[in-house]
Amino acid sequence: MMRRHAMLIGSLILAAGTAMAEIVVPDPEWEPRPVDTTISASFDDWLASFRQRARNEGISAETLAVLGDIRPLESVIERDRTQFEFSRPVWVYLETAVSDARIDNGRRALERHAGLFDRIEAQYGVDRHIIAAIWGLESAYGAVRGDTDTLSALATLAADGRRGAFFETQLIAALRILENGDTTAERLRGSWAGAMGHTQFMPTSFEALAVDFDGDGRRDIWEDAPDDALASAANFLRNAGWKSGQPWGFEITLPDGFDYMQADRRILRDEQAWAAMGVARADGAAMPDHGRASVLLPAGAGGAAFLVYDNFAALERYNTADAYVIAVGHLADRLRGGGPITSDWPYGDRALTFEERRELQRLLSAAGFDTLGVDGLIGPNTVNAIRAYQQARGLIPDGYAPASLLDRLRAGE
Ligand SMILES: [Ca+2]
Repeated sequence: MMRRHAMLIGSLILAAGTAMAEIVVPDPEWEPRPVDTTISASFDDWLASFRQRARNEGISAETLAVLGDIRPLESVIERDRTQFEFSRPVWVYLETAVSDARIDNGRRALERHAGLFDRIEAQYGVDRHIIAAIWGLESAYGAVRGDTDTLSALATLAADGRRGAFFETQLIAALRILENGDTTAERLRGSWAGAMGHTQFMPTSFEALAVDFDGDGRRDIWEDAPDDALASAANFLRNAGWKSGQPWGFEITLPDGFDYMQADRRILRDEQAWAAMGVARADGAAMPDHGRASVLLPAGAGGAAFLVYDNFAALERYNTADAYVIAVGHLADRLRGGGPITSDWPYGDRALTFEERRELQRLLSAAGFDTLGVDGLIGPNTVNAIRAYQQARGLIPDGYAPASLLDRLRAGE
C-alpha cells in the first residue's frame, strides 16, 4: 500500500518482497538537501512533460501551480539508491522497534486517547493495540511524522526513473488530495519516499482508504490530532481482511525432530493439527481455536518460531517485511501486557547485503539449485533453492540464508 503503506515505517512497502528484515526506519537526524544542477536539468525536462500528463489526468491549472514550488531533493535519491544495500537481522530490528521506550510511550498514548480507541474499535473491529503499534512504528505515536515536502520527494523519485511510474502515480494522487481540499501544499509533508502523517500513508492509499473520523469534512492525517489517521489505519486493515478477535500470531516451540519443510507460509493447518505434531505455545498456554495458521521462522531454525494467522497477511498489506509485521504484532502484545519473545536468536549470524544476496543466488544456481533469477531479493524461488541445497548437504532445511550459508557456498561446499 502504501509503500509502506505507507511506508509505514518510513519505508514500508519499499521493503516489499524481502524475506529478511529489510526495514528502513525514519532517521530523525536526516534532512533533505536540494540537488546539484546536473540532476536539476533532467528534472526540469521531466517536470515539463509531467505537467501535461497531470492536466490529462484532470488536475486543474490552479492546483498545478503548486508545482512551481517543488525542487528535486538529492538526499531522496541517495536514500532510494542505498535503502536495500544493508539489512539488519530481525532481532536487531525488533530491539529498536519494540524497545522499552516505545512500549511505555504506547501505553501512555493508549491511555491518553482511550475514548478515540474505543470508537475506532467499535466502528472497524480492529484491536486498539494493533493500531497503536502501527502508530508507534510509523511515527513514534505521531512524534516523527516526517517533514519532507511530499510533492518534492515524489517528484524527485518520479523523475529519477528507477520506479518512476509508481511515484508519478503517487504524485498525481497527491495533487488530487490538494484538489479535494483535504490539506494544503504547505502541510503535505512526510517521509523521504512520500509516506505521510501519523500512520505514513502513501497518497494512493490515502485516496482509497483514509477517513474523516472527526467529522470536520476533511480527511486530515497530517494534523496533530490523530483521529483521522488512526481510524484510516483501522479502515486500511479492515479492508485488508482483518479478522476481529483473531491474533496476528504467537510465539511457539517446535519439537525435536520437527520437519522444517513444514515451516512454510503456504502450509496451513488448524492449531490442533499443529499441536498433534508437537508444536506448543511458548507461553505454555493451551492452543486457542482461531482457525488455520502456518509456522514462520523469521531467522531460521536457530531463532524464534511463530504460528501466524490470516491477520498476519492483513498486516503484510501495510508492509510485507516479516520483521515489520512481527514487530507490529509483538509491540501490540506488549502494549496489552504480554511478555517478551522468549527464544534466543542466532546472534552470531549477520544479514546479507544486497550484493551478497545476488552472489548467493548466483552460487546456488551454479551449484544446481536454481533461484530462477538474480535480483538480490530472497523470495519463494530463492527460499526453495536454499532449502534444496540445505537438504542435499544434510543441513536443516529452514530456507534461511545468513552469511554463514554464503561462506559455505563460496567454499564450494
Ligand atoms: Ca477530519
